[in-house]
Amino acid sequence: MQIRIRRGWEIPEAHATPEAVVMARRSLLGAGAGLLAGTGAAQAQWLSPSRLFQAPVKEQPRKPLAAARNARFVAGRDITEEIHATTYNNYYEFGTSKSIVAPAQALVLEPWTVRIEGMVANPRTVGLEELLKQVTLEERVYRFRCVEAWAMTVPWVGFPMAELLRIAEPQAGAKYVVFSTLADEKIMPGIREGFYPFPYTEGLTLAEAANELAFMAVGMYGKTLPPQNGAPFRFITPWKYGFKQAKSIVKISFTDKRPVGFWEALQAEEYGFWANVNPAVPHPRWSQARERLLGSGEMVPTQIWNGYGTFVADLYKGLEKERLFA
Ligand SMILES: Nc1nc2c(c(=O)[nH]1)N[C@H]1C(S)=C(S)[C@@H](COP(=O)(O)O)O[C@H]1N2
Ligand SMILES: [Mo]
Repeated sequence: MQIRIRRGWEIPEAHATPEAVVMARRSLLGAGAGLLAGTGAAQAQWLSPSRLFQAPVKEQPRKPLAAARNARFVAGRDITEEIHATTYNNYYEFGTSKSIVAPAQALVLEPWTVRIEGMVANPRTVGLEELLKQVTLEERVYRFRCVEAWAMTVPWVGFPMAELLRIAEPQAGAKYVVFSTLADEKIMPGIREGFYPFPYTEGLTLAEAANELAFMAVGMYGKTLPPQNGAPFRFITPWKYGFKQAKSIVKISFTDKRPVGFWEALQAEEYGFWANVNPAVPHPRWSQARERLLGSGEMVPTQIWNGYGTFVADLYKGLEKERLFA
C-alpha cells in the first residue's frame, strides 16, 4: 500500500481523492489525517489555471442568453472574472483535476431531455427547450463556496427552482427532490474508471427547493453554460457547499425518503445531506473559517449560510439536532 505524505503547500483540494477514499475505507484516516492534510493548506495561495498557460482548447460555442439581473440578490463582492470561473472546475465525471475544460467539450448538449419522475402528478420526459418555454429567465449574482475552501462570485442565468416544482407537480406526500446527472461512459473517463458511485446525485428537501434562493441555471456571464460548468442545466443553492450543486442534470425525481447523495455515499463522515456553509464547523481534514477567491487569490472570512442567512436560516428551525453543516 502506498501512503502519500502531503507537503505543507499541497492543499487537500480534491474532496476525496481515490487514495483518500481508499485510506478512509481502511480506517487509516483517523487522527493522523489532520497532520497529513496540513492545517496551513487552505491558506495556501494558488493560481487558478488559466487558458494562457494551457494548450489551446477548442471550446463549444456558447449562445448569448440575455436576462435582466434580479437586484434583490446582492453579492457584495466583485464578480469573479469569467476566465477563472470557467477554467477551475470540479466535474469528476471528466477527471479529478481542476482542469477538465478539454475533456468536458465532449458533452453533447443538444438535444437535452430531463426525466421528471417519482412522486409527481405525471411522470414524463421533457426537452430542456420545452421546459424553458414555461419559465422566465433572470440573472442572479451569487457567491459560491466549495467545501474545499475556494469561492467565486458568478452571474448565473436561469429560473427559480420553485418554478420547476410548479411544473413538476410533486404529490402531497413527496418530501425531497433528487437531481441525477449525466453518466455516459462513452464520453466521461470518470465513469469508465468505475471508482466513484456515479451517476452523481444530490437532493434537497422540498422546503429548501422552494426557497427563493434555489435556482436552476442554464447560463452564466450572459451566455449558455459551458460544458465544464455543468451545461446545459444545473442547480445552484448558494448557501450550501458547491458539491450539492449538481451539474448536467438529466433526471429530477421526487420521493418521501431522504436520498443519499454522491458525496455522502462516498464519505459520509465528511459530506452529509445538508452541507450548509458554516465557518465554525471545520471539515474533518481542514478549516472552513476562510475561503480563497478565484482569480485574486485573496483569503476572506467565510460567513455562516455563505452570508444568505436572512433567506434560509428559518428553514432549519427545529432541525438543530441534524448535522446541518457537513
Ligand atoms: N455532475 C457533477 N456535478 C458537480 C460536481 C461533479 O463532479 N459532477 N462537482 C461539484 C462540486 S464539488 C463543485 S465545487 C461544483 C463546481 O462547479 P463549477 O465547476 O461550476 O465551479 O460542482 C458540483 N457539481
Ligand atoms: Mo466542491
